[in-house]
Amino acid sequence: SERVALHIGGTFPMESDGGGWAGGQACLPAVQMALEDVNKRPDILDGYELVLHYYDSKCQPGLAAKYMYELLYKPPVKLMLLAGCSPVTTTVAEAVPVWNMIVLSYGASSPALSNRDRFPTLFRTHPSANLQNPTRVRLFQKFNWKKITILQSVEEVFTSNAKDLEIQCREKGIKVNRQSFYGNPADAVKTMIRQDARIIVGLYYENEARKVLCEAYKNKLYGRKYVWFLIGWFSDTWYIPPKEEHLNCTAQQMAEAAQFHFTTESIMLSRENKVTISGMTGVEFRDRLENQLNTDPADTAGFPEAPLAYDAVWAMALAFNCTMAKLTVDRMKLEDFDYHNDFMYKQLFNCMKDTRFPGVSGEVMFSDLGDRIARTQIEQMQGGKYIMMGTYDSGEQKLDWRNKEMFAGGRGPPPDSTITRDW
Ligand code: ABU
Repeated sequence: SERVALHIGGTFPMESDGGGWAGGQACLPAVQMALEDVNKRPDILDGYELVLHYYDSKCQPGLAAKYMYELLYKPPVKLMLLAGCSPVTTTVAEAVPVWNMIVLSYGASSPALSNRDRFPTLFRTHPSANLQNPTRVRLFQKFNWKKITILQSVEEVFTSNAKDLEIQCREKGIKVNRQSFYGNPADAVKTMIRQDARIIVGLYYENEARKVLCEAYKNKLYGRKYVWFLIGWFSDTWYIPPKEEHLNCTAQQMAEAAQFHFTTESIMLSRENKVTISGMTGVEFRDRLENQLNTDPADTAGFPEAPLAYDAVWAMALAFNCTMAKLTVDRMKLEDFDYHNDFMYKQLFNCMKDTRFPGVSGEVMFSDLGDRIARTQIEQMQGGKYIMMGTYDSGEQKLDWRNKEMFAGGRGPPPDSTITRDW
């Protein structure tokens, strides 16, 4: 017999001309793959079919707000929303509790989102960027650096991450200087030179990262005396300047300045040889997605986060399944949901809160703040390729290090300053 449609809404950033993250390029195909897989399963949501309605938010919160209203007010009623990119997730998740709507984010790292007062109905399969901070601090200690500089763009996602890093560094006696920029990093880079910054943590989106790298090249803020720590979810070839950005640096100059920078990022793909809820291992999922994309994964935004997007659909489906079972007692059905249905919203919320399953991104479960728990991996760019350095488990405070790091000039790590430690 005909299956009943359960409608879900989504925003996917497919391009990022104004900056931001275009992770929909790989996350949308991953979501579509998950919908196909869930809809084939006779043991999940029997008699129902999940149907996605989505828009390209371009990672712009204003545009996303417009689409959010379309998703809410254009029939059919949606049961839940998927969102990606921090500024968009922030806008959507702050607004939709009014409609008893749960938001599940597959691609938002902003630490500011870990706030149940401000975002009462948000869950995310994407870990908070703050999970990187204990790892960064551990590495500063490992290399005996007691003075660092944070360079950030002025988005809430980076400001909140920088604030937490500063607190964690100070607790360990590491001094922190902070520089921020909006759009053009040239002045901030010059100030860092005046302040003798040596160990630099960069917090900004990929297009801004290219601008910073080009300024670093022009001002010789790279090489023997400097070590950069960047965000690890950029695409592998992020430092190669696209023509349309009109950067004043060649690909070769950018590669030279990018040599030996470190990245830290949450582990987003399960490498265990364990079959997950979908029947695939993490690596099998990645290979299947790779075959479906018609772009090179190294140049496809959102490829590292695609397992989180795939698992987000499973989390959603399992929450619907759990709610369906609870509703039979009250003779309600999932398709009866409307934006005034407080009772059904609460059942959905509780089911989502208790979700736990083995996903292609690892074990999927949420903290009380709706956050994902994950380990961190550290990589370093060596000769244009990212090489795995090790992993850090902040819960157990355990660093597994492979001793493969390299520093410009072939000697050990550079000192954190020349003259004095007191600034
Ligand atoms: N890993 C992608 C995160 C994007 C964002 O927080 O906006």
